[in-house]
Amino acid sequence: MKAERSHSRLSLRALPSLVLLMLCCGQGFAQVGSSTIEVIPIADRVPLAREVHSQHEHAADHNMQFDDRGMVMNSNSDVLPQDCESISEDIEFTVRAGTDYALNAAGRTFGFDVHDYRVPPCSRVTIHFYNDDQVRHQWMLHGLPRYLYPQGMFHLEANGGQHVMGSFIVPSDDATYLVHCDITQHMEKGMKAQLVVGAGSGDLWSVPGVSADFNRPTEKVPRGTWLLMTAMGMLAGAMLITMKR
Ligand SMILES: [Cu+2]
Repeated sequence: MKAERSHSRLSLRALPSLVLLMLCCGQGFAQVGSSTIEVIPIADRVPLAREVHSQHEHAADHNMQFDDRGMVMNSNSDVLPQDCESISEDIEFTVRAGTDYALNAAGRTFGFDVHDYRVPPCSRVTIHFYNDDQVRHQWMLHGLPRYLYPQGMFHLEANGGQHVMGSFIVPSDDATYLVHCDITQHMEKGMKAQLVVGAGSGDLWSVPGVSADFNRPTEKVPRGTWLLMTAMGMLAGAMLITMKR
């Protein structure tokens, strides 16, 4: 009987610490996903051409064109984002993709000839995308307004040796957008870039020629981590004190 009673006393005393720990854990992990890169479920990221096409087959707003050269998705050269009154400027980039443009560094196999694009707010950006390799490559931009670009995405895909082009209009706010090739391992092997609108919102990490390869832990510790560690320390202390009594 004595042993049972002391056991229940321990549980009750530790209860506030446990509640605090649970609250902290919840906050810490809820914040992990709030980085600048938007995480999109793989199933949504590259819809099957036929599926999307059949959904829009009879709709006026075809948002995907594809042929022997490749694919253009969500090209938009005339509908303004809600925060823009007019197109501020027309900007064109010719982008080449392939192994020839990989930075001469460990782990780099693929690359774009431009990894850092700078454009003014509310500009219309046209990308002429040339693939110099024999495998497919993509120039995929994430984070655009979803009311205008399904899944927030503008997407060019060129088959080997082919050229595709498309346009999009960027919103008015200073922001840095992720550009990459989503084919397995191509981004990790060097096909990552950024599009900086206005002053941007800081460089993305691991952009060849722009930023360091690794996520700096001091900048990227999820919010709530220190609170969680403090709470765990307090909990350990509380349990030690409880057990000593
Ligand atoms: Cu690629």
